[in-house]
Amino acid sequence: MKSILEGRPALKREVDKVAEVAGYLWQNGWAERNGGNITINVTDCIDDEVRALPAISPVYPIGEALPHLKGQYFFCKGTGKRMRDLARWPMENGSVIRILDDCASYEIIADNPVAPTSELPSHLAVHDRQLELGSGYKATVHTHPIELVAMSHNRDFLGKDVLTRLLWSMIPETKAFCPLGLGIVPYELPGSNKLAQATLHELEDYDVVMWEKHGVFAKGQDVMDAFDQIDVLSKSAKIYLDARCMGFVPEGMTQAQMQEISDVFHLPK
Ligand code: 2HA
Ligand code: ZN
Repeated sequence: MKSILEGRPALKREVDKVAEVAGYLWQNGWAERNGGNITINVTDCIDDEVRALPAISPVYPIGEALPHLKGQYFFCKGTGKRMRDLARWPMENGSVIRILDDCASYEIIADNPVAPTSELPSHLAVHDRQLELGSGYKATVHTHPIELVAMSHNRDFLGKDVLTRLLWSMIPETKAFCPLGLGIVPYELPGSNKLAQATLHELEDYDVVMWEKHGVFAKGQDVMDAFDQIDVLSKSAKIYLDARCMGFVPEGMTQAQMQEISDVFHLPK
């Protein structure tokens, strides 16, 4: 069977980036079994021939109407699929979907009828909002970074921007490369519309949010950008943890040192 990626280098490049990031998530220990999901908006890579492709699945409801998604195309990790398998065989463990004109349902068009991620409501709601804003953000990533999730089990860290300031203060790069910090989404059932709504709300102010006692959810210009922001936050969490394991509370950079980073890098906060 001919893959939709054949003869479409732009689409293949984006799917290859997803596979690369899926491998990083697995290697980091952030993607046990089928944990985590990735969705990218590939509409820019879609030509008339793809637009004319018939569906290879029934029509599925999204669960809500997302008015900016009409005619948009996404590559999504499949539900129940493993990140480590997505890394090696992206088109067997993910699929390209088309959003139908009612903006409330979708169908799979390639390469295999792999049903998309269980967190599709969160992912598509965020993509819908990015289109509304014209942000140019094309990727959403959800994963289970060990140290960050561990920190979400401490209520003291869950106040607004408590964790943001702590993580920024561990190493200068974190504020420079995750300049909006880490939002907090209180615990909600995985895959639920309540989780999607809370995520959407928190992502108004942040690029990365913590799903309490579960994982993180990031938006980015592309999948690498979303991964990088999670990666720098996770690095800071590891430094904090290592210091605590060595028996001391890390001093952290001072307010003045963090302000200097903001001034030099022209950061918003
Ligand atoms: O897709 O991580 O939150 C598996 C998950 C659900
Ligand atoms: Zn999860």
